[in-house]
Amino acid sequence: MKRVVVDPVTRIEGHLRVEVKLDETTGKVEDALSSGTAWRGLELIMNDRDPRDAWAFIQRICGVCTTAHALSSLRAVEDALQIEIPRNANYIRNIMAASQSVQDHVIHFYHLHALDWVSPVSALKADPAATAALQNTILETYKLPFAGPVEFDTNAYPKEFPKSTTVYFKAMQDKIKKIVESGQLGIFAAQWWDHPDYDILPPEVHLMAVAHYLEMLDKQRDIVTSHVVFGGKNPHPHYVVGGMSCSISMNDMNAPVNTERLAVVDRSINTTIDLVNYFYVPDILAIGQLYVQKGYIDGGGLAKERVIGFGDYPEDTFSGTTNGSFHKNLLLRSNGIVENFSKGVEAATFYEFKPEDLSDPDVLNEGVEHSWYKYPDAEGKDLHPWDGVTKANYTGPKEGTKTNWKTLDEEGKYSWLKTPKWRGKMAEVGPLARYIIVYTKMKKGLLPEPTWVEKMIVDQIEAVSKVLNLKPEVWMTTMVGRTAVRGLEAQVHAYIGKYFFDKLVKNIKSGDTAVANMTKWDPSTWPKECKGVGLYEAPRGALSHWVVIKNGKISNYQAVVPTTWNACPRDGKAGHGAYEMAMMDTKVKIADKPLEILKVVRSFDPCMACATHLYNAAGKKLRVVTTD
Ligand code: NFE
Ligand code: MG
Repeated sequence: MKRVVVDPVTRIEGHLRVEVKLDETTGKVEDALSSGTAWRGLELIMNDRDPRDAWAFIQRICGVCTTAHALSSLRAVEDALQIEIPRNANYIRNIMAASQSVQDHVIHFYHLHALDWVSPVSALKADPAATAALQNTILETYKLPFAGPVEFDTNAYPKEFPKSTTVYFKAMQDKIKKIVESGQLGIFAAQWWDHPDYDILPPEVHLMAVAHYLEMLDKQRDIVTSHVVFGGKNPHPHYVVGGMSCSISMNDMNAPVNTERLAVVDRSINTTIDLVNYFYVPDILAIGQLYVQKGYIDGGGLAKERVIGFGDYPEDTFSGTTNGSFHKNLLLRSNGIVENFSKGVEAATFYEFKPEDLSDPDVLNEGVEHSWYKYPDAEGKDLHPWDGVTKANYTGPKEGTKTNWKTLDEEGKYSWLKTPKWRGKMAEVGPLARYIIVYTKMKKGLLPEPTWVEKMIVDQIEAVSKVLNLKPEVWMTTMVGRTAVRGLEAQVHAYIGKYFFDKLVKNIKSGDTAVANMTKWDPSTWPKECKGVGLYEAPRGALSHWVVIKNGKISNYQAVVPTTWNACPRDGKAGHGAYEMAMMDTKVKIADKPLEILKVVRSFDPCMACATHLYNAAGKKLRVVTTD
């Protein structure tokens, strides 16, 4: 048995260490540990602040899923103070959320995860003419496999198509060659380019994908234009409790939102739809299909057993969570829990997530059994987020020094992440969870009047099942499935942006220009004590912010974050979290080049900044792989 350590895991956000115990003869991972290695304590800096400022501070948890924390925080405070936001504000927030989700997924696939599957070194062996031909075939085969629900004028803007000329691919290959020959791989550094799995793809696929990596470095900026127009900037755009801070005046040249600026957003949304339809979806299906054909169908882990989602995209307004209104008007009803999806949709069990569950201390809570925290007044207990405590208790590693670890202490504490639970159980969150939930609800007849988003999701799943020639319960419970679904979801989000943009324009044309409800702005109108929760489907999964307000100030603030759900440490009763389970469901071919471990962990798009809201001195080297 070998213990293999990767620290830090690179091409993710933040500081993550993983350790696996590997049976070298079988390649089986017998045990796996996931450890968040840095602490920031952002929940604590919220105490005693004005709740109207909460979104601005807490949004700084993360600049990758920027806006996710602001939106969740706004909802938490608006839930506590019982504020209903105007339609325009709801449409604008949804457009911004949709753009952010696409941009985040594009960055994940091309810039953080793609090099686990494709190699710049292999790209050098490609024939540029054959690559151009392949690009055309891929566009033909996977072109717009799923039409969006909204019409848009394809001639209105210059279209974004992948280039399919020999000259283009030759120029890209020369660019890549210069980087590789310099011996300083820079953006392409720190990978095992000689790993045999890279031979699964022909050199031309490598060249096409690496060319698109470089293309998307430039293009991803265009996706979040809506943040700049409506929120002043990206990352961390501006909001206001009660709605948006951008006034609307269609014919005023200087208004934050006018005809001209709306046209800029429209252009950005159309570009986004093109980037997803012509680059992201075809690339991901072509690459995924080749890997699946070579038997890449492991890495499912907890997705096979239990997933959870909260649902998102209120159709016309947001007017509270705990009062039940949030879950009454959602475009994406991915709320609920599905168990045993890997046994097929009929055998799978669905549990509803009810508004009253939010205040039940036994439904959603967090434990710290293996986390570097303590609950001084509730030792050994799991705490509901409204009663949550963030008190650091760093105990160091099992072997090594506090700042130079040899091995984590799996019997004791070993991570800066808490362990979130649903009814005392672990659950995976994320795009894959959302897709499993919507698909299961649709097939079980639990969504009698499905929205276009829900129908589109089922159509996508069925189309991909045909491409891969595998049942949904098979491919959707693998690491390839986790990565593929993120691309499908980017397509849905691209159209969601368009959908809410059209609703916004229509509403403004009807004469409604309200963007904020300021009736509860004055703290003297607030109750002495109140609590709220904001739910949000962030790119990496179900996010919740929990606020307690006393005498006009925040008295407790807790964020239960997607990466915390997935990367959390184990629990004596509940078992392993999603990262650990997925690693244990993945075979490793070469112990000192554990590419499969990086792949499966990165298939979750880790964001440790979000998960730990947290900093320590470990992991000074760029990447350490040790085996003993
Ligand atoms: Ni920093 Fe985040 C997302 C949130 S983390 S990326 O998506 O919330 O899991
Ligand atoms: Mg937290």
